Amino acid sequence: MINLEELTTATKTEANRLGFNHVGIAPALPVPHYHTFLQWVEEGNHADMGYMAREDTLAKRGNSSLILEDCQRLICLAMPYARPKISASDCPPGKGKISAYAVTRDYHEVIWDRLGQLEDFIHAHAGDDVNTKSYVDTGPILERSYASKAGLGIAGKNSCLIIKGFGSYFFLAEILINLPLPIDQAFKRDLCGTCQRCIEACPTGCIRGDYTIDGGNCISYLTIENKGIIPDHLKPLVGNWVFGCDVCQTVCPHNAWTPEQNLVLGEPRLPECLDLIELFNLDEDQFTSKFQETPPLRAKRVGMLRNAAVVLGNQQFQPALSILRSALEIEKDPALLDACSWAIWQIEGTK
Ligand code: B12
Ligand code: SF4
Ligand code: SF4
Repeated sequence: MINLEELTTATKTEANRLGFNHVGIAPALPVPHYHTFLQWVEEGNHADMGYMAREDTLAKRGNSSLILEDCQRLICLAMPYARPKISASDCPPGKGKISAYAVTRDYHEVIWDRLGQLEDFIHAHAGDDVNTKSYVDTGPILERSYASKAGLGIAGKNSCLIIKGFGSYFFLAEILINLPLPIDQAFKRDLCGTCQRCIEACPTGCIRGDYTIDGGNCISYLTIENKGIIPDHLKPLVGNWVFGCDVCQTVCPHNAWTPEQNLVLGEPRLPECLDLIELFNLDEDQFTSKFQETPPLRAKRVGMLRNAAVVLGNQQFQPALSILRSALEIEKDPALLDACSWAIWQIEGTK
């Protein structure tokens, strides 16, 4: 007979050892904000992220037992990453800003590995009859809401989960389990109050004020998830961001100071300010080798070049004209071609 209290304590200690600095247990009940999420999708805030609106994933986000039979608990985990050292406006002309989470090794792979180790630990102590399933980011789970139910923290107006005293520079992950582990108290305190800093600072004005954002207008979406043309009215608002965006977290007072933490993602592999002309000079193989195992690989070469062209256009960076013109001759992707010709117009208009 397993002692669930002991198993929970041991699992939390092991999770901490593996780099998950915050751990909590939530019941596998639908989260209260499930309906907020459904409405968010209904209104089209997921833009072209079709996986968010698929019938099967919609149902799973409301019912974890559709993912793991007889799921009883979610072990919610948070792993910190290093805060940005510079802001986007500090990137000099010709360079573009990469968001803080993306300069190290891709967190999905590192966290998958750690989740696997934690699952092995659970099975070693609870037996192989216990069923578990783990996710980081890509699963049909409302990760922020469950983390809040597990007592880790609460969503701010920028919709990011804030852990009191530690800020929001965290990745979330969870292990679903069919055991009735003792649950933690939900975090209920609002951490925003009358603050509106993120709403005022968001370059595209996509923070709606109801603890959700308009996904299709978020720079993170435009530069990472979006595979098509960046609309003309949004291109100037992308500013210097070549991959992702941290503005709503940088201005948040909860991130003003965070304690030293154990960071398992390792040293940065990429500079925070990426040389954009150099980027244009990489062929597919060189691109893959430069961004190997880092998040920008997900945006692929054409996606990163599209973003780079928009940034160069925003900077009206004259030395980029020839590389942008030759990209127009060689490249084929419509969104990249659109961004290059837009950028040329921005630059030539300043002559
Ligand atoms: C789709 C997605 C995106 C989309 C849409 C983001 C969004 N805010 O909806 C885009 C591409 C824009 C995006 C961007 C980013 N993302 Co993202 N993304 C996701 C994903 C896959 C789903 C999020 C989702 O369901 N959105 C729908 C909305 C409605 O749900 P929600 O954001 O979770 O909001 C909940 C709360 O706001 C709460 N809520 C609702 N009303 C209220 C009211 C009150 C009072 C309260 C307290 C709460 C509350 O309920 C909502 C529904 O559960 C999650 C992983 C996952 N499976 O959950 C990662 C995730 C949210 N992303 C993450 C990260 C790191 C980012 C970026 C910081 C990356 C970057 N630097 O560029 C930005 C941040 C942008 C932002 N301000 O949210 C982390 C967030 C960690 C954290 N501390 O919160 C996650 C959890 C991935 C992970 N496993 O670590 N992302
Ligand atoms: S990530 Fe940037 S664009 Fe997206 S909500 Fe935050 S500040 Fe706005
Ligand atoms: S900046 Fe202010 S309003 Fe926005 S999430 Fe942080 S505390 Fe909340």
